[in-house]
Amino acid sequence: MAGVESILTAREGGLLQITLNRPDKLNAFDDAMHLALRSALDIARREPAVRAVLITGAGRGFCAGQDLGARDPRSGERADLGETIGNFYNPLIQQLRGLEKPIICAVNGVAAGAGANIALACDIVIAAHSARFIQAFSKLGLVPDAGGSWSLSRLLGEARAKGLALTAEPLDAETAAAWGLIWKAVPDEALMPEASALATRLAEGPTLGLGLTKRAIQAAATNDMDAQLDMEQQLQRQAGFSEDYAEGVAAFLDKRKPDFKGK
Ligand code: T3D
Repeated sequence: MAGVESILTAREGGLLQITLNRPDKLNAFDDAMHLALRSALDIARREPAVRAVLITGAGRGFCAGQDLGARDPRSGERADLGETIGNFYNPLIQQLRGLEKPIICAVNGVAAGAGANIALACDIVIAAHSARFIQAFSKLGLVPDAGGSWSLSRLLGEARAKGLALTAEPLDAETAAAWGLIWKAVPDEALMPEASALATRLAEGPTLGLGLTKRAIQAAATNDMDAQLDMEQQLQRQAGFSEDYAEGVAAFLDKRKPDFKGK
């Protein structure tokens, strides 16, 4: 692995693996880690050779959200938290949602506060059975951020969203999967093999079509049916002119495995 301290990156074929790497603090975010993650995701956006991203955490946790040691109100200072949100969390969530390549999140342990909601902003979330999702904000007198109020409401509905956000009770991985908050929960030892295999498969997929699929499904949250039908028509037109579509149909007709190039 190579990379800056708080984020490790590794490339294998078309897959970029990003590991949050502040394990002593359960991978809580400080400004440097935000900047490093942003820059890794920017590489994923710019480089055509990167065709999928896998995000996980080093050590026993996935991410404990904002590093609370970075601001100590006992000193009498009051930080403007809106600035952290505007400078870091909102752009990060927009980056994850806007990257038109699949992002798989392997939640290897506790995901708390913004850490939970960063996971939920990824496209496919696989969690180890020992992982927990905690909307820790209410314990601090804060509100869900990093898109949490949006993701929880849409994925779970108001009753469960409010239950999790108001109580800050941990949600275990299997319940999270049963509720539809995440894709699946797997035994701890199966997490990285399964997440890596899926991420590798997607990295060998028809990247342009997968990216357009991500765009369409995300747009459905706000579009009405007519707008969505129009969008599907436009996106299908675009996908239909891709090299990967031609290869996909040719492979089907030849009864062979397709060799997608991601364009
Ligand atoms: O700018 C802004 O502030 C606005 C943005 C806010 C976004 C947010 O994410 S707000 C929410 C912040 N996160 C939390 O409130 C979670 C805090 N952590 C916890 O509640 C617990 O650590 C966990 C439930 C996540 C895990 O508990 P446990 O018992 O498994 O581990 P632990 O012993 O509490 O933590 C292990 C170490 O990580 C410990 O350090 P130590 O004592 O061994 O030196 C602990 O202090 C450290 N750690 C855990 N979370 C954070 C942290 N250090 C700094 N910041 C953290 N968020």
